[in-house]
Amino acid sequence: MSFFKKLKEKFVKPEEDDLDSSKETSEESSDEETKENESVESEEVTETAETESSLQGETEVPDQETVENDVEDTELDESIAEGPEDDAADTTEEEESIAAKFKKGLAKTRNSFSSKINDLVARYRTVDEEFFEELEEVLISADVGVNAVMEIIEELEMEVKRRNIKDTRQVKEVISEKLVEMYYGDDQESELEGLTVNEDGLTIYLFVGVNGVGKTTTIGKLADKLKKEGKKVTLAAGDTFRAGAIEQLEIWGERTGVPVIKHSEGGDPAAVIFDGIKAAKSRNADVLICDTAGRLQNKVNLMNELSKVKRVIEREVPGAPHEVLLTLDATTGQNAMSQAKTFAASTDVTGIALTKLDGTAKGGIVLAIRKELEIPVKLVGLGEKVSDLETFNAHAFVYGLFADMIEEYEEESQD
Ligand SMILES: Nc1nc2c(ncn2[C@@H]2O[C@H](COP(=O)(O)OP(=O)(O)OP(=O)(O)O)[C@@H](O)[C@H]2O)c(=O)[nH]1
Ligand SMILES: [Mg+2]
Repeated sequence: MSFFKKLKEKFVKPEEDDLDSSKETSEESSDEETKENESVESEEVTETAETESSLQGETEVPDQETVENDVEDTELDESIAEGPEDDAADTTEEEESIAAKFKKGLAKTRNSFSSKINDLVARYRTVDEEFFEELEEVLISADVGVNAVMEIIEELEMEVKRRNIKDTRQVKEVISEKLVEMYYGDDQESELEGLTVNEDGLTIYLFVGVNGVGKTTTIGKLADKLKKEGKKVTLAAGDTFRAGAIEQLEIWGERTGVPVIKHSEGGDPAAVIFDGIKAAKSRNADVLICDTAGRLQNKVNLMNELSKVKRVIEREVPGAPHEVLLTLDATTGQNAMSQAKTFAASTDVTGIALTKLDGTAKGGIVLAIRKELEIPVKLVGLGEKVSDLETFNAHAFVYGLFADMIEEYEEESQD
């Protein structure tokens, strides 16, 4: 079966030929989500467990507050469980809305990328060496990364020969297929996708990354997502360095109805995380998400601090942290790549949270990250709304890049 057709079957309802109508549906539903959030927000009061303690063991989580939190959460969870959506939502609908989000979030990249590819295909009737040279430039201009581009071009050349493709129009589809294949490489799709979950207790996610990349925002979005999945979430305000950082996380806590464990500004981040773990355990939380600072006096300090935080987590919960998510801003291109190298050298990064894909025409960076750093992209930020965070999936990503062409392909094949 044609690859475009496969993607269409996977992400678009068969009766819906017009992709724009699916976009409208998704926008309507996200408006509804926003309204829902607002109403939840006004009903909830988030308790913030504020403790001033150290790592020496005298730390006490205020039991009373924790109990109060539990009561509120139970009520809240029940109200969510009674909500109109049943958990076993229709997979097609779910995937369709994910596809719509990827389509919307990747609009800038797609517009630039597909117009260049269409232009190329229009100028070259036959697939020759010059065609590949220009294609190479198009891919590099989308930040795919030199090594990844070389590999794709080589694969494409072989595939074109193997299938005896002469017409440049057919190459579009082969490109999309190769991008997905290249992303997964020898790994299984299921191995790379989604966040690791601790089945035997508290799951801990640690967010790291330089300042301004979107750590706190992504934590807020993730807390909301996990909560909607029925998980009990706690946040730990590990950025004690930047003025206003704790308050920013607290706002997310209030917005999503999730408790935030904090100390005061200038405190020891490892102590905050320690308290966060204690509080999360005592309220029987499923997930603890830890925020950290993006900047300190210098890089060495920051890395030492992160190592200390990680050691505390490892000591308190065996097997944790279950993900160390390096947050990267997609709009910073090669800068993001060098940040990744720095962090990967001192922390065991398990995945990338790639933010602001909606703000760049260079979304090809996903492939550069995967190819050059060999770290999977686990989460993608596709916009500023709380619902604009998705688990990364290479098929949905490629669908987002080629959505217009997939539409066109159907029209051509119907002729
Ligand atoms: N358009 C868009 N903006 C985003 C996305 N993710 C984060 N942002 C914006 O990026 C800005 C910085 O986000 P923060 O979450 O404060 O970044 P941070 O990494 O916590 O920064 P520090 O706390 O200074 O280390 C905010 O204005 C966010 O709204 C995204 O996916 N798309
Ligand atoms: Mg922050």
